[in-house]
Amino acid sequence: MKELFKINQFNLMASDMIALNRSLPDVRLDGCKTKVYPDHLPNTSIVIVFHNEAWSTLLRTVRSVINRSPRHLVVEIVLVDDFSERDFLGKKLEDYARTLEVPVKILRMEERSGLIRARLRGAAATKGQVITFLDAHCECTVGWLEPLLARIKEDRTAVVCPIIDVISDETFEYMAGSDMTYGGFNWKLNFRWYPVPQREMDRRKGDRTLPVRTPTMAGGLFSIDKTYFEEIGSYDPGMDIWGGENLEMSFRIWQCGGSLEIVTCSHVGHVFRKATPYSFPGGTGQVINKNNRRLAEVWMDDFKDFFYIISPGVMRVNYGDVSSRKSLRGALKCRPFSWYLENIYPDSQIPRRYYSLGEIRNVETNQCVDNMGRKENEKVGFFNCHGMGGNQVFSYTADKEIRTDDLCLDVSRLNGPVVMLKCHHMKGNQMFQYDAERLTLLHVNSNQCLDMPLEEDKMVPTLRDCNGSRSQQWLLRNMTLNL
Ligand code: UD2
Ligand code: MN
Repeated sequence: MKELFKINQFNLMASDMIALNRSLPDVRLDGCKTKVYPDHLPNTSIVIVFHNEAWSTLLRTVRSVINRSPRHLVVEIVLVDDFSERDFLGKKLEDYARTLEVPVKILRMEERSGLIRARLRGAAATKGQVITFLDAHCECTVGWLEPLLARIKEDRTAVVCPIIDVISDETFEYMAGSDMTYGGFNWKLNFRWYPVPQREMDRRKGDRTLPVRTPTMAGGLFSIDKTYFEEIGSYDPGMDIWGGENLEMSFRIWQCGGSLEIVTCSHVGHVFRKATPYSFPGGTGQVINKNNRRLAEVWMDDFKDFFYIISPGVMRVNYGDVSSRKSLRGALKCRPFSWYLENIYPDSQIPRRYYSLGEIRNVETNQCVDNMGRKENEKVGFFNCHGMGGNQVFSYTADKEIRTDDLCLDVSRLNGPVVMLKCHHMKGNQMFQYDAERLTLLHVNSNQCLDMPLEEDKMVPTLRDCNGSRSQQWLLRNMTLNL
């Protein structure tokens, strides 16, 4: 079992022992089970790209589509082989595909191209009105397709994702995903799930069966009207192998007038892995940073600084030519990133307005506040200023919070230490008032100053009564007073 695990980074032995057409629980909300959808839904082609996928997971994906979709809604399944090296994905796959009751097209990339260009190839070959993309290790559950297509029928500019359920990489147990999380991203441009904010619950008047407007998507599983996919600029063909395309598409859809939604009545399972099983020609970091730079340069305007200041190393990565993507943005008259932050993602980790971004240096010790790679609920530390971004990047925001990515400096008692907690946007213990003349950071709730007290042998940023000493003076990088 352990040996087989290494091949695909999931328990291949378990997967191979499970039937390709296994039953799954119906994990939908009750309100979803009784919904009635229009008779004439647009039909869809299913596009699945893969590189060295295992037989059982790939074919279980295909079988689950066939078994759990109304036959007339699935025009075809397009499999795009991204230059796999495994024998069984050759003729054996073609022979098996011919036995299936839905037309299956198999396309082969001539060289390792990455999932983005493989999907472009697959999409170009589709005949359906809608394109539905799936990863090659998914399982569709009962009723997954109708709500996706019904939403596109209502609005062809809605790009829709199912709830992504979790298929355990260890046991292949099927576990329902939550309808209370949606997609976001952090300063390093990693996709992350965050709780659906109250404002979005209110907009849906508390009806959890209605689609959630999500700032970003995970990337692997979604349906999009085919002509809209083309109109809105499909994918950036300059992106390699893996990563970044999901945020690129998310920003593009929102900024250029579409919408991105999680249709909570649709559930599709996916095997989430802890490591990637395949190679990244050119190096993992190089590839992902190149893709991320392309999306940052085209879509994020000045807010790309958050990405560049936290990971200054990426500036050395060549991202190629993005001029055609920039002209696309111009031709579609897309809105600025600030509009996206204000209207689509106000609870973003990137503040729309901020006073400073970069290190926070103590005048007395000449050292910098440093999150020391610690996690939520732990104390913030300090360290020699290294100018390398990372753990020493903080932003002093217009809301007067000091945040590093999704964590805010927070003090809950007099003379207390400074800990890092999830930003709550409620001011309170997370509000600091910077005095640009005295250089002090006043914690408003306690009326004390942020200090680096020297009397203790272990120094940690701490609150003390304000006393005008140099250890209470702080220099904020890239400080601007007028927002
Ligand atoms: C997530 C997405 C994935 C993609 C990725 C960011 C989900 C469930 N998955 O990562 O679809 O958006 O984020 O890029 O949202 N593949 C190729 N050629 C390659 C590399 C991968 O064809 O060079 C295939 C791979 O076999 C799989 C699909 O692309 O079918 C996605 O790859 P993954 O499963 O490794 O990505 P995942 O789920 O970690
Ligand atoms: Mn995947």
